Amino acid sequence: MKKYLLIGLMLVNVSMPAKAAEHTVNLVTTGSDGQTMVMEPGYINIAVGDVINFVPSDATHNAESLSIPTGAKKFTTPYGQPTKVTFDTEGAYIYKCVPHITMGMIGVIQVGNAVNLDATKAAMAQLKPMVFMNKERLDQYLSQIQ
Ligand SMILES: [Cu+2]
Repeated sequence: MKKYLLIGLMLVNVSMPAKAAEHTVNLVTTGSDGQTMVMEPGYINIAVGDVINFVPSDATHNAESLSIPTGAKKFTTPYGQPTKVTFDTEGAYIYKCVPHITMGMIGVIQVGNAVNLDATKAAMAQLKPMVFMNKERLDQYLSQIQ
């Protein structure tokens, strides 16, 4: 009898979802490798349900969604305040720092599978003419999507 109970408990345990992880993305004026106006990391791959803590280096930076998967929630974090956002919808997200988008201050978040890869590529292509500095980041981050 005890044996069956134990097996039952083990099955329940296996079917439980893994605990959501928390990641940090720093929104910084000067990056660790000397880059300016940069998200660190610029590309991040997380699991569905994970949390990202966006941490601005000062009051001039924030994070605002720009291209998101269908059904996902838009987000805008306040300037200068570390803010946690939960990503419950699978797909690729592009986000920007509102004042520094022309300086290439954008980032890509991959949540689970990049089910909206084509739409993400199209959104990035539309973004290109608006960016005057650090333009190479756009393709760099896109190419990291798996
Ligand atoms: Cu910024």
